[in-house]
Amino acid sequence: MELQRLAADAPAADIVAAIRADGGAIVEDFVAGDICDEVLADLRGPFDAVGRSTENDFNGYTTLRVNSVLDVSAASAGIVGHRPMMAVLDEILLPHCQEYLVGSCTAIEIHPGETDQALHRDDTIYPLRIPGMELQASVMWALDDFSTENGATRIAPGSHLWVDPREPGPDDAVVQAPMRKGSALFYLGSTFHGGGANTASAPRAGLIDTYCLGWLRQEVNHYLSVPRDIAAGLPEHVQRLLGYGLYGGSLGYYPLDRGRVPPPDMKGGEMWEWQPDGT
Ligand SMILES: O=C(O)CCC(=O)C(=O)O
Repeated sequence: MELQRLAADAPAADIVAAIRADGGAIVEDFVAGDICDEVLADLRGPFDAVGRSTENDFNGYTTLRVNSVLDVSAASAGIVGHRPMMAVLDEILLPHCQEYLVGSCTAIEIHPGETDQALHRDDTIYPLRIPGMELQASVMWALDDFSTENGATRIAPGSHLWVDPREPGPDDAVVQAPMRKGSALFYLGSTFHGGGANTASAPRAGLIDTYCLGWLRQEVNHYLSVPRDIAAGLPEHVQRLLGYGLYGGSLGYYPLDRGRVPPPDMKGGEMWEWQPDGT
């Protein structure tokens, strides 16, 4: 089998139906290729400078990673907060929370020679499973063309329905998600997946953004990893995705919180004087 592929203008409900059926689905050409080129150009320096710092048996030894993409690429905000993508996430996550958050934004460049990553579920960072409730969902964006040879993401279709402690075995189907630059692979937090081996001669770069229910702790501490002056310049809905907002009237409470990023020069303990003109 193959994962279902939908056009960028497909109704969100159709995309969600495909994701719920198989655990993952591809939306083709969801952003323009030049946005991907811009993000990848922003990532080049960070990939080369720090990309190997997360090498281990799970992440691989021929794969570069950058963990705080909003910090280094302003253009990536258009992907992290992509509105049509959020319309899909709304249907998956909003039945279980008032708003959801970005768990992590990780750029991954798999280089030739890398082997298959172990299949895993992203939501095992949370020690609970509630039938019918996805704790998080992930979106892998192809920053360049993904092929079966260069390491397109692998998915175990239907694995979001498996009951613990079932793990993928030799008889379970695993499919790859080749897709053009600008396409997006959605998969659920409960879906077993992993990066593919790169047997080609060039690397493959992607950006994985995970989104968790708003009452869960985010995987990455964005308040520390995205400097405040950068956070202050992001679109408001991306600020809220990062966690600059009050959830349900009490979670994430901050004195004088107005749901906006405090000024960059504000020190801990200082009072933030809110001005009606928003300055
Ligand atoms: O690179 C990929 O295609 C998937 C990587 C992944 O799932 C991970 O590192 O957690």
